[in-house]
Amino acid sequence: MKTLNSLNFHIITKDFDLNEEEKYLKDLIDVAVSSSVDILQLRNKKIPAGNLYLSALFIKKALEGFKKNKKPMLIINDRPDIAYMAGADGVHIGQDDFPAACVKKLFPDLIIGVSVENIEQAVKAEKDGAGYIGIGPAYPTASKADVGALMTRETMKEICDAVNIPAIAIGGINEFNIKELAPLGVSGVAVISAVSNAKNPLNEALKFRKNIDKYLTGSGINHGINN
Ligand code: TZP
Ligand code: MG
Repeated sequence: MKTLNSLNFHIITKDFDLNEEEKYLKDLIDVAVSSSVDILQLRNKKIPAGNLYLSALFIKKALEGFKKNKKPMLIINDRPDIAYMAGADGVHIGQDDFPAACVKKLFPDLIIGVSVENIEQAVKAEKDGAGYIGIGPAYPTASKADVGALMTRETMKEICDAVNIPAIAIGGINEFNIKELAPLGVSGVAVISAVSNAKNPLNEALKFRKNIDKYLTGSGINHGINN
């Protein structure tokens, strides 16, 4: 049985255009299933809520064909209402989104991920019912328009030490820098461009899976990807 602690490989969608939506999402789902991705997060800052909802339904339907322990959980960025309406597993919110405590109250069954920038926010997120926190940016990234300053290694470690829920590092993560995050207590990583912009996204995701299993704590699962 997977616990939240073992959900350590998150793939997040890029800001796809609606005219490439079906192919992009279908290919990414195939990559996610084939590389044992734990969480697929639907995030698209460029499309209206109605389209985000349809994308969520599309992913839900596409995942129906796979066995329960073979497919990633689905998390929706920003929108607990869409997560609930689409039957997703959870929602990922930032500090400017609806407060985690309200989301927990209205949608107690959704897994809630919260992006945090400091210890106070991390402790509050845990108290308010978050199942995991996102910390970063760990490295420079071009994938987020309003990205803040790089989070220092000290802050990352302090945050990891301060909470009992998994801390997922985000921002500029690639197959090589995963191992630098391990000593900080990071449980997992979330990635957009390294997979979505790769020449061969499946090969890239398999390298991630292998290095996450090798270097990060909380895995407890060896996915048997050795090449
Ligand atoms: N939040 C902090 S950095 C980031 C988000 C959504 C972007 C991560 O994308 P990439 O391409 O993996 O750096
Ligand atoms: Mg947000």
